[in-house]
Amino acid sequence: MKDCIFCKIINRELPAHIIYEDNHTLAFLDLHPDSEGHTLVIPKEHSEDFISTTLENIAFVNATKKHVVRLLDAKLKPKGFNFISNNGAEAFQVVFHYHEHIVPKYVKTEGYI
Ligand code: DGP
Repeated sequence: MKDCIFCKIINRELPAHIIYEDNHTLAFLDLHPDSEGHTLVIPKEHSEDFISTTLENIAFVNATKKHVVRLLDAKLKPKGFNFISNNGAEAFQVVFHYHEHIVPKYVKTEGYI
């Protein structure tokens, strides 16, 4: 979609630190990370959020999450991970291209992130 930041990252119109890509998904580091290795996983097909995306895209994103977690685990050795998906402005979604956050955890903190 023309004005979507994440579509621009997919199309290489905006820079990003990409850590994994396949035909259906892209994974790249979050610009404002909550921890080292904080990664966003997106489907290449644009949809606003989890609710409006297809089951197929959710399956593609989940497969990529699994792969990315293996990469992050091997490289950064976190103690755990949070998987987060904000849906809707009220739920703090800021970028309206469906995405999942993978947030590596190194020390126990209050709350989720
Ligand atoms: P949210 O919509 O609240 O689930 O979070 C969107 C995330 O996207 C936020 O953590 C920051 C990140 N972000 C926003 N713009 C960019 C960008 O241009 N590049 C990258 N790598 N991340 C971005």
